[in-house]
Amino acid sequence: MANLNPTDLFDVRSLLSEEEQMIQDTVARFVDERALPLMGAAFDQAQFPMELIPEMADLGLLGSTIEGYGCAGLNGVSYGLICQELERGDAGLRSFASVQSSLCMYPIYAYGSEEQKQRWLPDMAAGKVIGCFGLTEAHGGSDPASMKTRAKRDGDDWLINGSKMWITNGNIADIAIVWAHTDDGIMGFVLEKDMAGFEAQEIHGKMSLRASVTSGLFFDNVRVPEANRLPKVTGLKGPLGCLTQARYGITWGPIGSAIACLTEAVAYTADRKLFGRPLAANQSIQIRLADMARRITTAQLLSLQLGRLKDAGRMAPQQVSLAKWNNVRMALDIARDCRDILGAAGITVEHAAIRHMLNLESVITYEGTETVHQLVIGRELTGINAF
Ligand code: TGC
Ligand code: FAD
Repeated sequence: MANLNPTDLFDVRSLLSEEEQMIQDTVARFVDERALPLMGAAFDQAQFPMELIPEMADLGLLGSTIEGYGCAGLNGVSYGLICQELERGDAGLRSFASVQSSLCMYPIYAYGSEEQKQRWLPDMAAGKVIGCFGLTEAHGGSDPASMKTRAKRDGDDWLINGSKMWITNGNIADIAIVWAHTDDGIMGFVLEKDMAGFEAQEIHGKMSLRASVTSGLFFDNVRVPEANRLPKVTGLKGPLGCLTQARYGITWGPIGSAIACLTEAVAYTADRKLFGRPLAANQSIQIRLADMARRITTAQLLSLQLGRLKDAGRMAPQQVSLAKWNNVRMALDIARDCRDILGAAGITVEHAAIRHMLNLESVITYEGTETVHQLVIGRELTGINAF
């Protein structure tokens, strides 16, 4: 019998090109050697490991799918593999890369003027300018159309008033992509951190994504020049288009979390002796581990096919919703089960399961809650909008 890879039972890796495999290996090495030694303490101390940003930039992980402007120009599958490996380290690392790449660099690239691209993208790829993305407001993130933040034209400028909540990277960001209602519909603006009236306040006391900065953003008559408005999009489809890019990467990330948890549980149950035999010798434990492998395999195939569709220009947002729903649910269930299999040892950050489990409580909420994605599929099947 062939020796199978326990975290890739269907040899999905063989479906990757040589370049994709090389990218995955490079990021995996970075995560094993540079990130993993830091992540337990980073989570414990609620600190994002800022020292990793230049290394991520040097590896081409920021804005990796963008052509030109100092970016790597990789395909969608490679971006997915980057997300998977980063999240195998910690969802906080993957969140950082997702927000910088898909939620900040992508809208500048897709909706920005040539001057805006030249001004910000090369420095963002180099990790010298950090971005955040302000869509959600405190009164209800699932329904972004109800946003209260407003931009009003004032001569050559805009005046922005309002606030955003739960914003990844908020306090470490140099620029914020802020979505606001105008008299002509929702528009996107690039706010700079030293603009008068713009303030970021870090949110403390998080039990999830502790190794990630999350903030509230406040705008009190912030004067923003017309040159900082993203000129090529109006309407909710602007921010939702960015979310499709980020959610695509998020379908891959939780595969990394789940792989980290399963790997840890397999090793732990082989070592742990109870009732005179390894824990792994019990049928119920094997069934639980087998079920994890089954669900990981399904998620790997789903994300790879989604990536191939993306690279062929045929990926639909509804497909992204189904994969985000499936893969995050898969990883959250696996992380919770692995935490239990580790017994008391599973409750500290010395093991990875509880860190991933708690992180995934955010991942299942942000970028569209599980319910939002289920209702997107429901709408697709029935033709009835239940939102
Ligand atoms: P709806 O009428 O369906 O659509 C309005 C317009 O947008 C278009 N559209 C999309 N375009 C691109 N991608 C998508 N996924 C799209 N979904 C819709 C649509 O075609 C339409 O265009 P047009 O030209 O006709 O105007 O809008 P709705 O108000 O009914 O809302 C639908 C709903 C509920 C699915 C949407 O509001 C939604 O997705 N809500 C969830 C919000 C969300 O995900 N927020 C995430 C905030 S960012 C974040 O969480 C970052 S965490 C990052 C990290 O740390 O990693
Ligand atoms: P709500 O929308 O109030 O939802 C509450 C509950 O109601 C959920 O269970 C939801 O599924 C359910 N629900 C909603 N609508 C329906 C319905 N029609 N039918 C049935 N049930 C429904 N946002 C940004 O803009 N930028 C960021 O960088 C960012 N980063 C984040 C980082 C973290 C760590 C977290 C936790 C969130 C982040 N968010 C960010 C916000 C995130 O996108 C929102 O939390 C998310 O969209 C859900 O919004 P909400 O929290 O207001 O929940």
